[in-house]
Order: sequence, then structure tokens, then C-alpha cells
Amino acid sequence: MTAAPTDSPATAAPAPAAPAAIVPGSVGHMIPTSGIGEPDGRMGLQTQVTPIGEEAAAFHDGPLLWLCAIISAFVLLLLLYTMVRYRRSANPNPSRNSHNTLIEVVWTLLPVLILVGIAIPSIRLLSHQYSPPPADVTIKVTGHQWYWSYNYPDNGVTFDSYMLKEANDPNRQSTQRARTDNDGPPMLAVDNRVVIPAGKIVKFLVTADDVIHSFAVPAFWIKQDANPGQVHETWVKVDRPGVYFGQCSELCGARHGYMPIAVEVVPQAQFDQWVAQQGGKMLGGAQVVQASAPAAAAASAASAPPTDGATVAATATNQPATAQN
Ligand SMILES: [Cu+2]
Repeated sequence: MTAAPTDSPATAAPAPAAPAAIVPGSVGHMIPTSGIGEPDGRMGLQTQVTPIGEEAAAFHDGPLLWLCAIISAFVLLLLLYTMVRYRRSANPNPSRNSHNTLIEVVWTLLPVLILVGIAIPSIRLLSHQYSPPPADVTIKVTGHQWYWSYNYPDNGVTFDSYMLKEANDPNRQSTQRARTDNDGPPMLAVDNRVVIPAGKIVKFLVTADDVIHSFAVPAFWIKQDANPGQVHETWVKVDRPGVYFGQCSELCGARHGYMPIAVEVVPQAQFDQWVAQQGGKMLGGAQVVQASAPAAAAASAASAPPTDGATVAATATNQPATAQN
């Protein structure tokens, strides 16, 4: 515990409002787990970490996929059978049948029953999706060309979030720190992540200030259009601390592909600490007590893997005006 990252010289004497060096593993800079919350080349859905996502993925990977497979196989076999059995060479005189009441009733009723069978669990899932429990944390998400900004109205925290460019990106300015693997995959890592508490109901109020964007995080099963002049709502409850990546999912202009989303889920105590670091307060005016040094060190050590101290000593914030290019 003594060799915790927070004891490194880079952060030994933080001055107020001075850009702090980034400590990999600290709150807001948790190191992502590969294969969780990010694409890993698999064919199927990302591992779901919200109750809605688990319900939806189980429905998709189970009954829906089987139904698709069985219907496709049945239709294919029926076609093959018909082509062979009723080929012209074996049937010189074609049948004159044009009606068969029994078959017509079956091929009308059966698809209707299948659709009803799909609709009932679908509507149940939708209703779960649209009836969130009361929110513990509310975050207003605003899409811009081409970055996201986040506002925690109850906590008084507001910031912008830009994609981190690669070190060799000619468009990267000297004031912008480059992406490292600790930040996440290329094109998905951001400078300022949305931080949310684990196991709590988090409500996202989604809007945009220019064109239509879409706030989407695959591991949460959320994809909500961000429309100018409108506020839409979606919610998550994530029990597993970690980093989860998403992208703008509505074609919004030239840099649509460069406005990723990164959500960091941390235990409530670390969330409170993070809010305080951002100059915010907890809902209800509760006094946030800054974690004592040993507690903070222990928390950092617990979430940080062994590191060679390759601290990214760069400016902690990118200037929106210069980062947009
Ligand atoms: Cu967009």
C-alpha cells in the first residue's frame, strides 16, 4: 500500500487549479479491462452489465436467435423439397389446385402466433426500459459537433469530453495529451470520462445543441437520439465497476466518428470523492469529506494494476476551443 500511485512525486504537491498529472487507475482514469465494455472482435453482443441489457441480450441470444434459425432452416428445406418433388420432369401435367383452406389457415395463423409470442416479451422489455426506478444520479448529456458535454445538475459538475488523439496524429495540438492504452482503445478513449457510481440508478437526460447525435453505449444496451430542442431520457444501473465505451450513433457530420463516449463506473465512495475533486457537491447538500490520504491510496492501489510509474504527465484538460478541429 505504501507504493500507491498517489504517492508518486508527480502528485506530491498538487496546487489548486493546477493541471494535475494523470495517475493511471485513479478515479476518472481507471484502466479498462479488455473485452469488457469495448469491442473485442467477437461476433455477438458485448457482455451486458445492466439489468435491461442482460434481459435484452438473453432474449436476443436465446429465443429470437433460435426462432430465426428454425424458421430459416424450415423455409430452406421446404424450398428444396418442393424443387425436387415437384420438378417438371417428374410432373409433366401440372396440378390445377389453387386453394387449400387448411394450409391457408395454418400459414396465416402460425406466423401470427409466432409474432405474438415475440411481441409479449418485447413489450415487457420495452416497459422495463421505459419505467426506470427513481434516479440516484442525474446527468445531462449534450451532443455537439463533435464532442459531448456532461452536466450533473444536482452536483454542480460540468465538463466537455473529447476523443484523445494518437501521439502521431498530425492534427493533435501540443496542448492535447495523446491517447495511451490506459485510456482505452484508439478512437474510443476520451480526455474526460463520465463517472457514475456502481449499483445506483443513473438517469441520462440526452439532448443536442446543433444537429442530431445519438448517445450509445453497447454494454449498457442504451442508444438514445440526442435531438436539438428536445430532452430524452435513458437510464442505467451498473453493478460492475469498470470502463465502458460507446460512440455517437447518429450520422452527425464530418467528425461523427470522432466523438466517442467513455463511462467509468466506480464505487459510491470514489464517486463522492470524484465529485468533490470536480468542485461539486452531493445531492442534498451533504458534506463531502475528502478521503484521508491512506484511504485514497488504498482505493487507488486496489483499482490500479502494477504500473511502472509511466504516469502521463500532460495537461489534464483540453481546451474546447482549440481541441475542435
Ligand atoms: Cu454525433
